[in-house]
Amino acid sequence: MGSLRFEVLKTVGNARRGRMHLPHGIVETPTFMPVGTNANVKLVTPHILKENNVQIILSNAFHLYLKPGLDVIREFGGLHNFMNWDRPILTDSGGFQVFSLKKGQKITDDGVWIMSPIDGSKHYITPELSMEIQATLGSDIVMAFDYCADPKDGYDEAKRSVKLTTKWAKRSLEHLRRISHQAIFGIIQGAIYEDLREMSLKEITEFDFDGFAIGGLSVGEPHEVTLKMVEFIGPKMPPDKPRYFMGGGSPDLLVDLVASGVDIFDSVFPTRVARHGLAVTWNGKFNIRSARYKYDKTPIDENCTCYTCRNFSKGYIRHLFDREEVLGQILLTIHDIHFMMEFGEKMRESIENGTFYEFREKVKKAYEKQAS
Ligand code: PRF
Ligand code: ZN
Repeated sequence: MGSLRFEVLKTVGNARRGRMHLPHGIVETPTFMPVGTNANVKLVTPHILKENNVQIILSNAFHLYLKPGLDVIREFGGLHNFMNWDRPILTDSGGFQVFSLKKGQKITDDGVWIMSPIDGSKHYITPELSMEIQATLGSDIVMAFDYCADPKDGYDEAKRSVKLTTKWAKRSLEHLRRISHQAIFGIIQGAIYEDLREMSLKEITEFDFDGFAIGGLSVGEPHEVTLKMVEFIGPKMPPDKPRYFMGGGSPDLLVDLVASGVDIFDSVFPTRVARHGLAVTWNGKFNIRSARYKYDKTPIDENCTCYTCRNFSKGYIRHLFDREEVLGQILLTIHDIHFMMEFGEKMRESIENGTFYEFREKVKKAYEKQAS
């Protein structure tokens, strides 16, 4: 058992309102984690993140191993000190980079050769090395090293990913326990096949992980298939441990994930779409660059209490995007992060007061009609 305590405070159907106690603080669930791959959440400071009630962020072992490198992280006494973020951090293991950086990779039973997206250099990553990296980073939650198959590669490759992921889960857990007390989550693979998902669930939950994640989804398969898999596997995951869906962020997906019993999610969604001019609101998303906002003196959302909406008009932010000024992207990132955090808060409230399913319908409707 690593340093994590989890309590379920209330349930409505399969939806859970919970609380995670971690070395750097408490995380109320369901919760959304913004992504900070290169030891920063793009365009915003830790101060801004805290002001908007961000409880926990995600970072990436493989990227930080490449740059700045473990010698630098060690010199600074870990990732928290290096980036000046004192709330919880979850680090991904590098397993997903095997999927996303396909070029020049080679997968064996022992480990993986991955090519650096920075300079093309080759790196050999094993479960043990991933644990060494994440121990040096000092994250509150470590992810086991896994292999995420491409759903396009078919059943046999998906089965191979389940088998490799189980072997690597065991090696990850055993190695981390030798070097650190950090909490560690196991990852369930199995692509889009129910029998493989079930096999992976059984094999991974036999180990004493502190939480469990659903990997290998939202990687190009149709939306209905993602939901079907989560509905199938979510409610079967150990009820006393946190459940994490890796790489899901749009509000209409989040309400479905929570309805299937998921507690934690992460995505580049709010920060990435903000840099492209997309504002996320309770009435759906819209693009601030549209000419219709040229003379618009109102904020992105009249009811939003974020720094951007309290101080700036759509017309001004549109102008900044038009002139390709970075401030436009910064202001929209602040609003979109604020919205996601408020969204998490409203989900938690609705589970507490038993109105989650009404809340879910409301969100579905808003994102169906896609306000513009
Ligand atoms: N494995 C890991 N990280 C991930 C994924 C996975 O399958 C996904 C899939 N959506 C996102 N991030 N280790
Ligand atoms: Zn706002």
